[in-house]
Amino acid sequence: MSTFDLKGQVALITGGAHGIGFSMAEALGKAGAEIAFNATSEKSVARGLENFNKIGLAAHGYVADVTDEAAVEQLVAQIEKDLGSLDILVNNAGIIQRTQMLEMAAADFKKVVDVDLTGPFIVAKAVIPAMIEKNHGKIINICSMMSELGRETVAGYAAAKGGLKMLTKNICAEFGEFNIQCNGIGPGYIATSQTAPLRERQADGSRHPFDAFIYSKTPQGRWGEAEDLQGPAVFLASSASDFVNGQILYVDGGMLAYIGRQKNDLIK
Ligand code: NAP
Ligand code: GCO
Repeated sequence: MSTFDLKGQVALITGGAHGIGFSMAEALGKAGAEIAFNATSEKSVARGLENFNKIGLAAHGYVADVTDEAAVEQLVAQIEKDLGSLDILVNNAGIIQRTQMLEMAAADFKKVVDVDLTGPFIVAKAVIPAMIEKNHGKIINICSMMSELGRETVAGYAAAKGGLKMLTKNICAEFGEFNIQCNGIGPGYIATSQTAPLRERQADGSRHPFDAFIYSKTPQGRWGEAEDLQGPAVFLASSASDFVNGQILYVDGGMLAYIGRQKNDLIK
């Protein structure tokens, strides 16, 4: 089991103050890694530090916008000063905008692509040189069902997450020779603040129609929890995956393998 041990490793989880990022950071921390995370504001960093405090885990929080190259370079330099050079990067920070494509402004499309695709490029570019220096590194890009599938209203997000799948393969191709493994995790539909609008109870107290839809498309008949991503994150961050590279590990309750449940007797 020592192959899952992350003692002595330094990990950066972007957007790790809450949600999926926080859950993966918790798992990496409990496996022994020193945890650094960034968020978009002091307020969010403070929220993240409180969350880590609640579970008794030390973490270092920093304000840094992943789309701002100078801020990211400063972030990586500060982490190096505080904790040492990075061994593990989880490119988790991301946004979504749900708008019919014809009503979506190009600026909004660009904003989603900037955060969800250019951001991971910028952060990976900032951490790879030190990984090359030590001939060791783990990069985990948080992809999505939308790395494989489209749906109405998420054109920018699907384009970005599809691109992130290919960026993952490209980093594998370009840096594998330096013992850097770059893989993706593709969560299914996970109950976080990002998907809260899709799970809101209707005015009459009934479930959101999208809620029922997800039940019908998921063999395991439930939404995922952020905790479902903890094991996959530790696996891809540890030496247990030293010969796994350029892969996307889908953690989706079987959604991508399933045509959909004909009758929806699961949902009560
Ligand atoms: P979330 O609760 O909305 O958290 C997103 C995080 O990203 C927040 O911590 C946010 O920081 C951070 N962030 C956003 N823009 C940023 C920027 N420009 N610079 C730095 N940090 C930024 O979302 P989530 O559900 O945990 O999702 C996390 C990741 O998983 C995203 O990449 C998402 O696309 C992906 N994903 C989610 C699901 C799902 O069903 N929830 C499924 C598949 C993939 P603040 O705390 O400062 O706001
Ligand atoms: C949506 C959801 C999804 C999830 C996730 C699925 O509006 O369809 O937000 O995009 O966030 O990416 O894997």
